Amino acid sequence: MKIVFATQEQFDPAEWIDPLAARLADVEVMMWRDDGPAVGADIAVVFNPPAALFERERGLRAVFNLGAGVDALFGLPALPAGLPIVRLEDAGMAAKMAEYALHAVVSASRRFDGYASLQREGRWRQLPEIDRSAWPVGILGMGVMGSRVAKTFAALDYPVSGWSRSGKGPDGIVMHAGAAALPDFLARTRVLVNTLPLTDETQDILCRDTLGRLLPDAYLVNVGRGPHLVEEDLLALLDEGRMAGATLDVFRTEPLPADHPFWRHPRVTVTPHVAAISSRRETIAQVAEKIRSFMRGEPLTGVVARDRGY
Ligand code: NDP
Ligand code: OXD
Repeated sequence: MKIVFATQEQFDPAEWIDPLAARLADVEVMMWRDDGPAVGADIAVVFNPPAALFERERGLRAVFNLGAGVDALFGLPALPAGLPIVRLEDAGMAAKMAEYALHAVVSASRRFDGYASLQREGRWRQLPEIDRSAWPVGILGMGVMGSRVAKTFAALDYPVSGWSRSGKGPDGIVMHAGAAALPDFLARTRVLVNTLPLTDETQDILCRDTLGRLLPDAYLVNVGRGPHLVEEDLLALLDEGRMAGATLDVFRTEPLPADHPFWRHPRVTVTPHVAAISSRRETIAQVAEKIRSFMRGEPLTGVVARDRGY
């Protein structure tokens, strides 16, 4: 059995190849080389792989993605139609995603931003206390990430609701299912946290029509993917005073171009796609376990449904 590890990112082979190989008996794990020949790989382990992978390695039986989102894979024209894709599930990301969203909201809801300004001015002044009922949080996508975000806010007594295709969500969270329920979900939300996967159906979902339905002084936290957001619409809603702020981790173009208005907008917080970076140790353990199950012909979790795109 041969595994090719293919990425266009800066991955230190010693940190990935050796630990993965150490967990898999009778398997040869090799690093993809742009200028190399086909190695006859059975399995590809990938993170943002080069397009040439699927052109050169014609005998692949499965691809294991070192991330939760698989949209980059679907963008590769040579990806074989029937090739099973297995994605990463949690691997340390969900807790970080919840922390990220919580930090974004609490900075405003507990007025920590305001206290930071007061400190810079050397002023001792108490700002009005939080009224949690004024901070209803709505979460788009209630899978591994969204569920953890929802449970974190709910544990702190924020009103929380969720939206997903099926309406499945954790116990105690008010759920809304499918496109028909979206307007009602938005109309009761002030803080919108997007944890959707990027698919044909979800692209551009954060636009003037949807964001404009949120409660007054709304906040957006986008940790899904950049193409979910119509950036000009958000800027217009912020500048019109219709929305109060946004915390954005993902962008249509990454890295975010130096002249992009988000960098300097007073009510936009930008981070460089770091909301939830997986733990390397947990990732390697999970992928190795999934590869072992695959080799034994056992059922796997995290298999992407090609027709849904996630
Ligand atoms: P999951 O597959 O576990 O969850 C996806 C959720 O989105 C499900 O609840 C699903 O509904 C819902 N969904 C998908 N399509 C639709 C639709 N058309 N309408 C309504 N609901 C929909 O994925 P994860 O939670 O693991 O990851 C989600 C995304 O988070 C990733 O795809 C990635 O883009 C992003 N991400 C970003 C990171 C970052 O650092 N910024 C890190 C990790 C992930 P249902 O349950 O009914 O199927
Ligand atoms: C992911 C990501 O999808 O890091 O895992 O964005």
